[in-house]
Amino acid sequence: MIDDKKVLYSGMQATGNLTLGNYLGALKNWLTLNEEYECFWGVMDLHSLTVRQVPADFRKKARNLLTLYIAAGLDPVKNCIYFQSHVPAHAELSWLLSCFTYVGELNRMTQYKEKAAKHADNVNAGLFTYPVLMAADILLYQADFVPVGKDQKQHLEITRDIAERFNNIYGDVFTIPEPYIGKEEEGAKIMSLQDPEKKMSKSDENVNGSIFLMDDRDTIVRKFKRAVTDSDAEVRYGEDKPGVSNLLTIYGSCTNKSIQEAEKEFDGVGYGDFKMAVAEAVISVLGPLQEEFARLQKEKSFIDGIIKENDEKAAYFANKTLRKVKKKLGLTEKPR
Ligand code: ATP
Ligand code: LTN
Repeated sequence: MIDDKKVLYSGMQATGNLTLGNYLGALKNWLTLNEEYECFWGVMDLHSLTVRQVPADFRKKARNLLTLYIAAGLDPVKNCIYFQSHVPAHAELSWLLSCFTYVGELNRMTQYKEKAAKHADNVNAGLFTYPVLMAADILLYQADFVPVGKDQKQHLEITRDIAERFNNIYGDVFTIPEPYIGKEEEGAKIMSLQDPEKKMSKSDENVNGSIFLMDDRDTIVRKFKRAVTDSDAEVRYGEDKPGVSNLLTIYGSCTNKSIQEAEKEFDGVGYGDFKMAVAEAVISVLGPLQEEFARLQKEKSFIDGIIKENDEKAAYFANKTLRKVKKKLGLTEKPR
């Protein structure tokens, strides 16, 4: 608890360009959470290093992600938006927790298995201990809730196991975090435009499957025109129509309409016009976001100020937990 509010923690890796899936499925739903919770949103740049980065690009991408959080509407005064690498306590607690994590547990992580197969030439120890760093992120802030997608549930489970194991030995040091489940209409899962059985993902090799937040108008229209649908011509939501259903989900999410309302609106409309309407709905959401992003990018000292302030705020809470952990473990305190 911070000032009578429960704590909520999440973040995204600073790799790749964010997609419409990241926005509609995560970022957009984060915007109002600070009303009820004390929120921390990290730019997870240490996690990004498990994959080789080009330094100059990486630096830009990480700062762009922070800027994008703000451009999307996360209030940087009411939310703590910060860089993971600016708070050394993350790396420190990660080491300490790794001594309470079993190799057998890490071996069972599906993301590790998938990523190790994908980057067979660089199966580094960081990729293996990724979940321990994630546990440190969450536990440092004594988070009660963590909004994460399905793919991250296993990492949250291991975080809880590590925290419980530690608490069983040393007393109540860590809050045990729970997944945050938003309202049903939130967190829509957005599928690839080219293969609607597959999640839209920033690392998809087929760029036509994903709408990136920085795509321009023409690119968005082109990608929707090419979107895979089906051979009958009915705009209806259903398991037998994954492509059309995905487009309806995107439309509903961008216009804040229900699927039923959207279905009614396109009753009798052909796929061509339907696709154009979805593209326009997406443009009307991404256009203002892109403008705000471009404006903020130029406000260097404003962004720098936010980084400084929020780094400090995050470090204050993180260090409080870290000091407690070190003391419990019996590490010698520095003489004052
Ligand atoms: P990668 O392709 O690098 O694995 P990703 O695009 O799948 O990345 P993550 O960085 O794993 O995205 O996820 C960031 C956040 O966005 C998570 O909360 C995740 O649940 C959400 N998210 C990602 N893709 C989608 C999607 N297609 N639909 C809804 N939510 C999504
Ligand atoms: N692994 C997450 C990103 C992430 C995270 C976290 C999410 C790193 N640390 C702590 C929530 C809480 C991902 O890839 N989406």
